[in-house]
Amino acid sequence: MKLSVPRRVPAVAALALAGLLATAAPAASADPAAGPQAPVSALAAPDIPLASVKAHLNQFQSIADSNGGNRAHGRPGYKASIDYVKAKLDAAGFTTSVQQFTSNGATGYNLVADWPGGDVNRTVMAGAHLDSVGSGAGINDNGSGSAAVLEAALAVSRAQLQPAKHLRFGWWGAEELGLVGSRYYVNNLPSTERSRIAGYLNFDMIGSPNPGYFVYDDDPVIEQTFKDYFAGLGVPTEIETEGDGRSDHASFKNAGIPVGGLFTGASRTKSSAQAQKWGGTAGQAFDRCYHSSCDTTSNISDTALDRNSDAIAHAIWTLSAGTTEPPGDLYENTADVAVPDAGAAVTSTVTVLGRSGNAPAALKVGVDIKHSWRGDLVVDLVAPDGTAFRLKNSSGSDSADNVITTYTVDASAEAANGDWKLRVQDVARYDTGYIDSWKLTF
Ligand code: DTR
Ligand code: CA
Ligand code: ZN
Ligand code: ZN
Repeated sequence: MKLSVPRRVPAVAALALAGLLATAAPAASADPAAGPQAPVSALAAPDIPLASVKAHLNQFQSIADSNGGNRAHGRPGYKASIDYVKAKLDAAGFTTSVQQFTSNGATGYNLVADWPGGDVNRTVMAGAHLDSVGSGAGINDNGSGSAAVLEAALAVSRAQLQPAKHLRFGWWGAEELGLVGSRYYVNNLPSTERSRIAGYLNFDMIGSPNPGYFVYDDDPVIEQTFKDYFAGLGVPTEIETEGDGRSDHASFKNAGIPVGGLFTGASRTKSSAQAQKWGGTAGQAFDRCYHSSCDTTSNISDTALDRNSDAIAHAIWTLSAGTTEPPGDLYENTADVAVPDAGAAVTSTVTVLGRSGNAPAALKVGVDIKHSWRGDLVVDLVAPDGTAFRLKNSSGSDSADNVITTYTVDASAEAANGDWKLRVQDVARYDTGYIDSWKLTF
């Protein structure tokens, strides 16, 4: 049973779309065992060496130790952290810029680093807040995210990666004061620049000593990219439920930019069920040193930090890959689905992901149904929200064979992304057949 992957018109195996990636889901009633196709255009990301990430954490710890015990907004330890990260990126060939802002009467700094090349109209960003609270060095919160994003960026440089999409990295100031730095960055981007950001990946606390593995449930393509990675490790994930508004992704989400990210937990307590699947200690906080002076280099789970660092690299490589051509338009499923004689309706699914906005007013629905006496058949297109569009009614007198045609549907009220289904029912006895293939062209 052959499952197709979305193909561009002309049929090029391209998986990059306006925002991110698309994959065809197997037809639900065709071959449940067949899993989704891997994006053929994504290169494999390198392993991110845990030792390199921890070396950055050691630097952040030293900086705090030498600057009053913290790396907080407005304090010398924060600017020293910015200078450390910037120097690494400048040496690695990034185009860096430091953006100043004022908060609580003190100067704050954002660091933004662009990797030259790629389509700037489809910019993929990854970021982390670099500031700590005043009470400590902030190694998990958020040296962990800052160090992992830094090392992923350095891996891009080591690989001399040339992705289709442009890569940009950000380290934000004054997150602990209320997402001040990231909001300042987003709000001061011209709207044309904001619309060029295809997605923002946020990493805030990704090395908690009693870790959970949480994935933000925001943009479906970004979420699926992380879930696929952890599934490959055999590590179960949960949806991050306390994240909305709790970190810098909110600044981007509020501007309409697709977001996602990873989180290993803060002061909430790990449940028994979570300890069963992840290990660690039930009844104990994911990070007992959250916002405390004990958030030092000893407050890190190496396993969690390593897994999340590698997941970040996987997401950066995957989401920035793709063709250098404009988005793909055609989604097809060629799995055969038998239509039971005078029986229940069956469906075949294509999954559309990473497009923006609604489907077109002239959505093309190409069907190829092999069936004698086609008058038996009722055919519908079902949108992701369940709205059904009648494509063909039954008609006892139509004794011709097969339904091979293209319908045009006004789907402009329907969101483009999601599972679209072709639904076919044989409502009269004696003739049978099957869905051979069908496709949507946007
Ligand atoms: N606000 C973050 C920590 C935090 C708490 N809940 C979440 C959820 C998702 C990301 C981060 C967080 C901080 O203290 O920096
Ligand atoms: Ca690794
Ligand atoms: Zn914090
Ligand atoms: Zn944080």
